[in-house]
Amino acid sequence: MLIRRFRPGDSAAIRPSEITSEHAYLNRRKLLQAALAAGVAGLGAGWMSDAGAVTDLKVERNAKYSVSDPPNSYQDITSYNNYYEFGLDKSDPAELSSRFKPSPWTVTVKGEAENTGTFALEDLLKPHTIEERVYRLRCVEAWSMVVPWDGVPLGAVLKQFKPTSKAKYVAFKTVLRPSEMPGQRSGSLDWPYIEGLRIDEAMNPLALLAVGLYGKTLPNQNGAPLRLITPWKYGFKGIKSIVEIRFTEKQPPSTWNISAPHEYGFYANVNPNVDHPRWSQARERKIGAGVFGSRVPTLMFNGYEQEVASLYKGMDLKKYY
Ligand SMILES: Nc1nc2c(c(=O)[nH]1)N[C@H]1C(S)=C(S)[C@@H](COP(=O)(O)O)O[C@H]1N2
Ligand SMILES: [Mo]
Repeated sequence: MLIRRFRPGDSAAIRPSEITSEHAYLNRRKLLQAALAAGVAGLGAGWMSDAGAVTDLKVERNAKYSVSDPPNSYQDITSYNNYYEFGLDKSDPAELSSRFKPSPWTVTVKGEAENTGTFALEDLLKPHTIEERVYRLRCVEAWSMVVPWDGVPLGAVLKQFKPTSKAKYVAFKTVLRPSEMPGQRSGSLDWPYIEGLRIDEAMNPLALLAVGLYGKTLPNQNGAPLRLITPWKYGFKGIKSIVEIRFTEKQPPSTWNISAPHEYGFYANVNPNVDHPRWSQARERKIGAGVFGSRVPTLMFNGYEQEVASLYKGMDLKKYY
């Protein structure tokens, strides 16, 4: 359906069950697993199989970069997803990503940097503490969640590659694996998914390379094993399953901007004053707040104005949307 390819995300109805706690969710999974082990068929194996592959992480909560809003449940965060490589519906990524293999994983670093090459993910992470940061996530479709992400500051990882003075931007690429990603066998977007940041945005302490959530490695539907989080920008900037990082002198292209340039700009900062051409961005619906949702005003830069406003001083944010 044509109209759907122009929405980074989409507006499928919320499920009425969005208040299940992580604990209840995991217990339910255990019961289902036990039932399956006992040979009981037809209990939704697809729904539960990939999140079952997660393992515990050693994390340290970073209170300085955490909001006090109560986080969404593990179930909300892992069952209401946008990941077009696995389909367009919110439930598709959880249901259709179980065959995806996030390990072993390497990241190839290219372009304007001294230390380029292909690196094992573990080696990139080794020098860092994995921080847990509770961030707001605001989708351009006007819904939001609060997520305890686990990851390392993007800037600290980028510095390992020693970017040169020509590195004005950094570009990211998602893995291309049509055999494991059914959405990539369709033309819903140009594959692989690509994104980019200006280098000073990438170095901002809020930018996080996430490897987990709720103290566990990322489930496939959330972008295992490595994805970007820029909480002051719309969710679509948070590219998943990253395999390539490239430092560039010129502004790199990005998937949603290629798909619909008048609707999705390079910056994609959360801005209640700049409406999407087809809907308002002034308010957002909080996922998990019940069937009718709770609509609250959207904040400039998703509430992270103090941390990031200086990056855009002097820029006309209606032009650079
Ligand atoms: N590779 C890739 N990354 C992606 C997307 C996608 O379709 N493909 N969707 C984006 C959108 S629109 C959103 S809102 C967030 C959702 O992240 P979540 O599913 O972990 O909440 O992922 C972003 N990253
Ligand atoms: Mo989104």
